[in-house]
Amino acid sequence: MSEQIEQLVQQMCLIRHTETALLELFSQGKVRGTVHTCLGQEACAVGVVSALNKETDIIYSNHRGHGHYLAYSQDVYGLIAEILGLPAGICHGVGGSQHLQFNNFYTNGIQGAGVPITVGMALAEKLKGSSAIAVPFIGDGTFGEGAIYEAFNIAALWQAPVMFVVEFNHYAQSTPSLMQHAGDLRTRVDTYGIPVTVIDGMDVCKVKAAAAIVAEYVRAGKGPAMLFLETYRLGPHSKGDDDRLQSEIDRYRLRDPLVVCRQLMSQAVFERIEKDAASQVSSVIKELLA
Ligand SMILES: Cc1ncc(C[n+]2csc(CCOP(=O)(O)OP(=O)(O)O)c2C)c(N)n1
Ligand SMILES: [Mg+2]
Repeated sequence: MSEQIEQLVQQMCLIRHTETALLELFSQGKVRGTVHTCLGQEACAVGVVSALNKETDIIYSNHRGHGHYLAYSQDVYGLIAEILGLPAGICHGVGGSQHLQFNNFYTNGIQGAGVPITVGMALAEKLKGSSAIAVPFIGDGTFGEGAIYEAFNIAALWQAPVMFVVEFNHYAQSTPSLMQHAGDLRTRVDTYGIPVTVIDGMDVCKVKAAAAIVAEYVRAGKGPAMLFLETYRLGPHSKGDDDRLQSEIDRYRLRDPLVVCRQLMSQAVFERIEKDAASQVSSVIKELLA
């Protein structure tokens, strides 16, 4: 059990150090295009992906997909090379931060665009008689995109094996969710008969446990379901575009997923994991920039 927790923490630290390094590379002018980091949302990525079957399940991420990709592949080298626009990147440097593809993993930078595609992929798996499920990651701001409601409808009507994962980080860029959406996003899919599980997205163990239960429900052919993760972005939306109150960010720092999980192990073990992740990321960057 503790070995499993260490693995989850190791993956979260790898994501944290990669994202921090990418912001630094961006400020040095070395990044092609833009980056959206998932600082603060590492437990969502690691908790969900670790509960899936990576051989067969389909993961469809969005503009904020580095953490999802690293949780899937642990491929720091391929990701950073991709974002630097290098041929060694997972898409030979032509996809960049927002358009990653590797095995059953996809991302799409257009808000909401991946959700109907994922439903189609899930239906294809169902027709093939496979036991795979498809998992789109959706931001709260993306509930303003009409295409996702068509996807919810068809998924429910045709009982597609989809686990919709919502990362409710309270903002779309600089617009608070409360200023963008009427009503409660947690009950949006009630009308389609899609069951929703709401979980603290800052606690990797809780996310993994809930994702495993919801994935099992979907895999059993009971139709689509939604995992709704309450989280917070501790970094800027993209680079410097952050006008949130510092007091609000500081409040959520107490719930930083790395702060939450370090209570599960000794300080020495946590520090070793952190140090290893930092040195892995810095040696990848050194090699890529050499
Ligand atoms: C169709 C479309 N409109 C606008 C954008 C620009 N854009 C990128 S991310 C973003 C906000 C997304 O908010 P949310 O869905 O909550 O995801 P988060 O950034 O919080 O992870 C916007 C407006 C886009 N990528 N696609
Ligand atoms: Mg958001």
